[in-house]
Formats: sequence, structure tokens, C-alpha cells
Amino acid sequence: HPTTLIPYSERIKFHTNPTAIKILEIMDRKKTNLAVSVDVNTAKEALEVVRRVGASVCMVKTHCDIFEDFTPAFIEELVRLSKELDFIIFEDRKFADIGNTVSLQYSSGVHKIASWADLTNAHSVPGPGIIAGLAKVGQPLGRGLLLLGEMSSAGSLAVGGYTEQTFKMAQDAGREFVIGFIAQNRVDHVDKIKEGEDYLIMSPGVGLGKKGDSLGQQYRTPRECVVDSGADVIIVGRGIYGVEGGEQAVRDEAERYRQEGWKAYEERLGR
Ligand code: 5IU
Repeated sequence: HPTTLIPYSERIKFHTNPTAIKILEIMDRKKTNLAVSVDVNTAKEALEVVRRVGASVCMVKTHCDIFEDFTPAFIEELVRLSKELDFIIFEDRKFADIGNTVSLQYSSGVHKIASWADLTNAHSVPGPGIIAGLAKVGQPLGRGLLLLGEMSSAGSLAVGGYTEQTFKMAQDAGREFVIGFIAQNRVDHVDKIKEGEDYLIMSPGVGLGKKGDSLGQQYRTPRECVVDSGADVIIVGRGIYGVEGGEQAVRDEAERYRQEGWKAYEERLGR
């Protein structure tokens, strides 16, 4: 695939969305294609994980509705850390409703996601109105959107024609707001991508140990994701924050995944 042979730094020129540009700049600057998913019960614990892994990552992924102690002060500190430690914030909200509803869910409520999350994502199942509804809120703020092209879980229905139509939907929407996909493979196939187009492919379901969990999650190694499947960003949750051994072990594990992800990227470039 042509895009996978171009360094992150040289792909900046294909983008106009400020979040896409920022991610690629951070990846190049910090030599990391690792994102950490902080799916812990409290905002307090999440911040502890972020302080430990922040230096090793290009992105921190949240599910803000998991935190039982969610407050605006938590967001303030997360945003402060994102600047201090140089990463972007991805709220993995997986919007899935009609345009009008998602624009409210994105801007309002307790979480006010658009006010702090650089990046969020959406299912394509409602049709292109979901992109328009989110863009209305997020695009003026310079935010970015990923569509869910595929999922890592066993038995996912987001395969084949669904994935292809999701790609087509993104392409039709233009790249001012939609900057890429959550997927297990490159969905921007060589025969479909147009001159000058570039999409960021981010893959969850990454682990160096276990092959999965008891609820359908399936893990691949960073090398399988980046070299074999062409992912640009690898997303790791329990493999990093769930490691035994306390604070230093979490730091070390994040660094191990960063090195594995970067090594795979260099292999892909033929370096
Ligand atoms: N996540 C997936 N698979 C997907 C999508 C999102 O695992 O296809 I879209 C999320 C769920 C969780 C994180 O927040 O990524 C992976 O966590 P673990 O590495 O702990 O399995």
C-alpha cells in the first residue's frame, strides 16, 4: 500500500485537519505510534496511568463514561498533561445515532466531549448524517473524527461490504473532519484511494502476551498490526495499565510497546 511506505512526517502534507497534523507531528517527534487506552474505574487512576505512560505515547484514549468520579477538574488536568507530555486525547465514544442526536451528545451533557477531546469516533451504521452532525460541532474546533471500519472483537458485523461502504462514506464526506479509521486492516485499498488522499488507520486489540479475553477481544502483536496489516497507530489497554508490578512496571511496559511499534514501523519503511 503506497501510504504505508511514506514516513509519518512526510504524510503531514496530505492533511488539512489540525488534529491529523498534530498526531503525525507528535508521532515523528516522540518516535511513537503507541496509544494507551485508560479503561480504569476512576478518573484518579486514569491520571496516574497517564502520568506513567504519557512520555511513551502519541495518544491517550478514554471512555469518559466509565469514570465514577468524572469532573471538569479531571478534564482540566488531562488536557494539562496532554500539553506537558505531548499527546492527543481520543474519546472512544463510538457515536451511533442520527446527526441531530450525536451533535447534542458530542457538545453537551455532563461530558462535553467536543470541548476537550481532539479526536472521537463514530459508527457508520446511521449513514452520513452522523458525520454531518458531529462535524457541525467538532470541525470549527479543529477536532477530528475516525469512522469504525472494522472491530477487533470476534463475530463483528463490520466486515466486507460494510467496511467498504464505510470507507466510501468517509471519502464522500471529505477529509476536513474525517481523518481516518479504527480498523484491523487498511480500509483505504490501493484501488480506492485517490491521489493526495491519506487516512490514519488505528488498531485496537493489541497485546504481546494474551491472545484474547473471555468476552471476544482478540489480540495481535504490534508487528502484525503495523507490518502485516498496515496500521499507523496501535492501541493498547490492559496489556499496559493492567501489568503487574506497580508504577515502574507500567512505565516499562509502555516503553516496551513503544519500541515494538516503532521497530515495526521502521521495518515497514525498509529502514
Ligand atoms: N476497542 C477495541 N476494539 C475495537 C474498538 C475499540 O478493543 O474494535 I472500535 C477498544 C476497547 C478498549 C480498547 O477500550 O480499545 C482495547 O482495550 P484492551 O487492550 O484492554 O483490550
